[in-house]
Amino acid sequence: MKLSFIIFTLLQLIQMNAYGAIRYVTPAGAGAQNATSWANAAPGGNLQSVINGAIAGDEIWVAAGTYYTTAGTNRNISFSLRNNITIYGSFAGTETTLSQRNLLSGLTSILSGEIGVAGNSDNSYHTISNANLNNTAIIDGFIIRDANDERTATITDGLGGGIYNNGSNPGNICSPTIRNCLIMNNHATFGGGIFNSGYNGGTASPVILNCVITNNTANGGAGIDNFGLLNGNASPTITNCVICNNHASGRAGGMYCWGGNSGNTNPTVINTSFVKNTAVDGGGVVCDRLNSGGGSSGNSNPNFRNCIFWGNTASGTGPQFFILGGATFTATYTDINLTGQTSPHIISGAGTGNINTDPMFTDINLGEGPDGIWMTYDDGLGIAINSLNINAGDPAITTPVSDLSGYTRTGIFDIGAYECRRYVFIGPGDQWTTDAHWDVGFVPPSMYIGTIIIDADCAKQALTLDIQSQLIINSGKVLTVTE
Ligand SMILES: [Ca+2]
Ligand SMILES: [Ca+2]
Ligand SMILES: [Ca+2]
Repeated sequence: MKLSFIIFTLLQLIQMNAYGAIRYVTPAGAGAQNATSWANAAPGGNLQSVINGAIAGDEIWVAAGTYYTTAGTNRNISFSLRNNITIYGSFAGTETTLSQRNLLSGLTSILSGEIGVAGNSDNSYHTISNANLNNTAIIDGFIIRDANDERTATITDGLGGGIYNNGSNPGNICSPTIRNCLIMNNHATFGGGIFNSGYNGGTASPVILNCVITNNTANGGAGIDNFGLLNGNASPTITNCVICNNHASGRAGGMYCWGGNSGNTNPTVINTSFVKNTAVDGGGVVCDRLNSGGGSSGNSNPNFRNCIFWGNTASGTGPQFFILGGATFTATYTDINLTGQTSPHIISGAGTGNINTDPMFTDINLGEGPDGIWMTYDDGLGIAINSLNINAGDPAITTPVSDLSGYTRTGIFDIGAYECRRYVFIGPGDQWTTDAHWDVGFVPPSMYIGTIIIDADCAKQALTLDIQSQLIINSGKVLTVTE
């Protein structure tokens, strides 16, 4: 009995080890700097070595602050993920459980390629460079920015500023999970934000969930470039994302999908908003199955459900999307502006549930919202209470239950990355009788019944009034909030 008990205990210990340890990193490090606790956190300069030293099942917890690819000037140095390791960012540095991490106030951990002299001319080619990964390699809770791979494009160079997922060549796979990340201010010749290379028989089909991809630039595929050319596969799954204000000097401001030479790029895209991306052709998306040597083959058939295409522009052809070589663009339950979309740049299939009407963003020109922080309650690409996107999504889509800003979706999902917030937000100086203060930016109805949230700057700080049927303010009455 005793021996079996010991064996059982040993098995338990082995099993506990299999569940993994947590390794802690802060910008300056602390104590013994051995990553065993916040009090003994490893310094930021050791972040990649902590990742490299982790064993399967480990988690890396990273506190708020900026982490650079290198303290030197070698542009080839990048961060990289590993299978069975989850790297969590945006901790305050005191948490003892993952659930204590607060993402509702925005992301606070930055992975930056800003090295050398100020400005991007000498920055890291990639902030993150990945190879040989499956979706157990997870990054969650980071701002990923400032890379610049301006080199002339080859099959290895000039690809992927923020994140380069290199799954090229036969048998290779690079399909990590990228979750709760803001990928911004990156540049590459192709794929400024993210480049997924399944070139030549490889696979690069990452899971991209709850991410904002914005202000990236490239010649082609400024936000995301999916490269399945030559028998490869580059078909990411993209859910609850915003892809906005990315700018291509050639084609595809938002996302390029190239599946020629018998390659495949068939992304599945759900509840994602493509807004104000620009290009010569295909402001939002390009679907391309042209071979590199002439003719066409393979598949480029992205599928969009519960998505928004609004405010994307092309100086040439196809403001929302552009089709080459017999590729297809399939969209259902999607709000898409079809003005200027001429054959062959048209939606394939029945287009069930599609609408073509202003989404009523709270502020299309300020995606991050008045607080200047992405993925929070006031984001400008949230939708107003009079938007026709409300409850207009595909009834078959019921997960994930939270939207991009962590707000719980209700009923049938709303179209786009954000569920309409059914409450009124009041800041200093706001009055009930003016329209502008309504967080949803609409003309108040004659009577409002619902939740009122008062801004923390107001005298009654952070007071939340849940007034369901308890307080009714009739039109014409004035409630003034003063600092
Ligand atoms: Ca620099
Ligand atoms: Ca915000
Ligand atoms: Ca809904």
